[in-house]
Amino acid sequence: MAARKSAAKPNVSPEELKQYYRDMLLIRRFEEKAGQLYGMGLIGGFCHLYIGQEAVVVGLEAAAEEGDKRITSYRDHGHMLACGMDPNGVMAELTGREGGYSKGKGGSMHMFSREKHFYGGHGIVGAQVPLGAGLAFADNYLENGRVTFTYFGDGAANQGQVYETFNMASIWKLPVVFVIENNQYAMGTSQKRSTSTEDIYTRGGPFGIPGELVDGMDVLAVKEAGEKAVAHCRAGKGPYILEIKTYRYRGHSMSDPAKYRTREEVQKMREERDPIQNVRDLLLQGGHATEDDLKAIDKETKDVVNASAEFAKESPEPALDELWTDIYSDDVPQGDAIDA
Ligand SMILES: Cc1ncc(C[n+]2csc(CCOP(=O)(O)OP(=O)(O)O)c2C)c(N)n1
Ligand SMILES: [Mg+2]
Repeated sequence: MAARKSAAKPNVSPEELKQYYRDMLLIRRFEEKAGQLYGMGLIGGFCHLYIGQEAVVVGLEAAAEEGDKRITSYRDHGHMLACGMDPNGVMAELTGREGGYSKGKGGSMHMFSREKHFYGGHGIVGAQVPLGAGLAFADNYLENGRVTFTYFGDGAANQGQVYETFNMASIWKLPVVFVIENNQYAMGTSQKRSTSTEDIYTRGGPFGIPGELVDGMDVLAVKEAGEKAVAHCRAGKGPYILEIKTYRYRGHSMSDPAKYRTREEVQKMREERDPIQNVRDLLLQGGHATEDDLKAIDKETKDVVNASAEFAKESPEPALDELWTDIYSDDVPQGDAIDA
């Protein structure tokens, strides 16, 4: 099955298209700033950037409704921004400051927002997959019509726990969209070297889970596929798999010299398939925005990102006695109070 082609005529309003442009640009500029702060020594530990993959989360968030949940791996900054988490809180967490989402104690890979239904940020490859099914199990039990987006990579798709989860999610008809973000590499290993079959979206077949291959460089194709998947889940038909073909422009993490692929490969993708440039072209060619409008959006976005870096730098490091907090939960929801 071939990847979807970009809709010749976007089936969204010019305002929506502009919003996707703004949301994708925010992620890109945020990640560029995070890369700079890392280089300056202001961010420590692991840091995995999402540059190149922006259309995946922005397209799927466009298909989500209030109350839907999301859970992902360590490459998580884009997911947080796309679901409406505050860039200040995310940047402050990256820099290990008190104003961060985990009070500076979690860092890049461990952030959560109950308000935005974002359940992390997980450093163990594939571990979020059963957790995502668990979130969907709760929603199924509560019959609240919510759907969980469970994101994982092409590398994670080779893990055993993914298939145990597929089995359970299918048998219980859980409302979960398994989103395989196929950026074509798992650390330094290409999909070709690690994965026995090319079409990962077919791997739900033995469990009775339908799957679809989606062009992840085209935000409109992602939104359309997301709507279809979500409708399937909300209709009580069980899980759905979206394999979203995308590409990461940067290394696996900040410490990756990226010797396993050529500069030309990355350059070609940037020049020919960039998801932000694609929407930029649609806006300009459709007469929905002028160069000046887009410049203004760019400036707004940079201002938000610069402000988040300032906020992070000004926020103090967590106090020493924070070492003893947030170890055991003292806020366990009970019965009706469960966050539905
Ligand atoms: C259980 C486990 N094994 C190995 C690792 C080391 N590791 C971190 S990321 C990664 C590659 C995952 O690739 P993929 O699932 O394609 O996600 P991507 O980084 O491309 O987003 C590996 C092997 C880990 N964190 N956890
Ligand atoms: Mg990958």
